[in-house]
Amino acid sequence: MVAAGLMFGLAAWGQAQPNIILIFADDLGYGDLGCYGAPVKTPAIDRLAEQGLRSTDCLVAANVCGPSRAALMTGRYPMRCGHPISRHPFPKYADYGIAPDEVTMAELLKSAGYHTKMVGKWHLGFHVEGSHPLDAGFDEYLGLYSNYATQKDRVDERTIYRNREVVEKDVPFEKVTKLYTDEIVDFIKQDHKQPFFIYFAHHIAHGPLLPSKTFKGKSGVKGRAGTYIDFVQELDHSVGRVVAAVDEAGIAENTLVVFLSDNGPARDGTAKPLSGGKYVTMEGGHRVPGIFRWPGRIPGGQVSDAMISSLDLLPLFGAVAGAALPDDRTIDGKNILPLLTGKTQQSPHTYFYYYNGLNLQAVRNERWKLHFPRTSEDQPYWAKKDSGQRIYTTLKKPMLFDLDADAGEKHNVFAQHPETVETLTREADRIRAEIGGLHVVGSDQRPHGLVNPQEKN
Ligand SMILES: [Ca+2]
Repeated sequence: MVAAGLMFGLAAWGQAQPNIILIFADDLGYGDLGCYGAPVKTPAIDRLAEQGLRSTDCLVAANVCGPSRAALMTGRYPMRCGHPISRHPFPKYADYGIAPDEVTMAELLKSAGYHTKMVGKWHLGFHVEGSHPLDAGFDEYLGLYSNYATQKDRVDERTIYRNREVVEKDVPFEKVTKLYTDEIVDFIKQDHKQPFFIYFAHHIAHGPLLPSKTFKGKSGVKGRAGTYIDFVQELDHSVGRVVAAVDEAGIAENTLVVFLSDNGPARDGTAKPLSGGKYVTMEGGHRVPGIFRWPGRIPGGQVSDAMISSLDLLPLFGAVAGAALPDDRTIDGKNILPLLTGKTQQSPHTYFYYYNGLNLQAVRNERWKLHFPRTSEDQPYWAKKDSGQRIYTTLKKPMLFDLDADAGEKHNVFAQHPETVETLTREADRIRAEIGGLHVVGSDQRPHGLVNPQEKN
């Protein structure tokens, strides 16, 4: 399935292949961490940022869980890899999972000699034939495969699986983050003959907000806002334990640690100073915390404002592992190693595309972002109506924002920059013809196979 270069032992740049740990938070907003301006500190993640590179312009390819994860795994926009819609436990999605013919980062790394381990939320069709983590290149899996469901009749979403087997049913959420972290810390402590790749997909800070007893009330902030902060503190503590395990094992200089979130904040988190959040194509929906630590390779104390993306992680991991990318398909991500190591400050991307479901809603370059008109019918089911952080779900006229001066997308400068508007409009037409749109089948688009894809049922 994978056409990757086989260079066991040594990466392309002549050193041992590093371990890779990818920590993926859920619905954590751009402004939810101390190092991104939150008033409550997140000491472990803040330290990780100090020791490496913190990105202020790290974009995910979708503003909701499923398509963001499909893009992360494949380095391809959700429209291109055939997974533009988030799945639900309804019959409609029975055959909808990550396509077996996609090449995931786990498959790429496995082909280069890595042991690949996943812990946590998969959300890409666990029960769909060919879409289980073990079918997508992971040697091992442990976790709740989707969101934690509190509804009585949805026990399967409170069930811990190891590989394909049930470990424990109806597990209280209280236990989950500690169970995951223990599993990973124990794994890191083992004597490893192979380089490893760990994908740790947290449920925090996705609802329900259920911090465990150790963390409940720890922030000292009252009410639901305090519960959310407690929850984020539990995530931070878990990150601290994983990083400490790496340091104590003496493998820090041979381990790349990446931390990011899958999309912007839902009702409780914040994307400040950005606008919008989960479900929408404002920066708050797509721009997330992005942190990279690799002592000796990535200089510490860096803050980068170059536009990067979760799409870039597959090419990055391929580069550090010495695994050639598949050459039979388009990979949207770019190798950002030169940016992380300080060799360049330039983004490898000219454009970034903001799809909401099947609807292309905005295109940007480093500086300018153009939003296109849209109706509520154009929207996927998660964004039909304005409410909370769902803003501009309808738009009568296009809007242009200067993100350098106005990352909060408050001041429409459409009328002042007709040439920029023309360039970005042309680029939108080009990408729509290539990877599709609401009423357009693209020339390089894997079919998603859903009837009425923008509707939930
Ligand atoms: Ca999410």
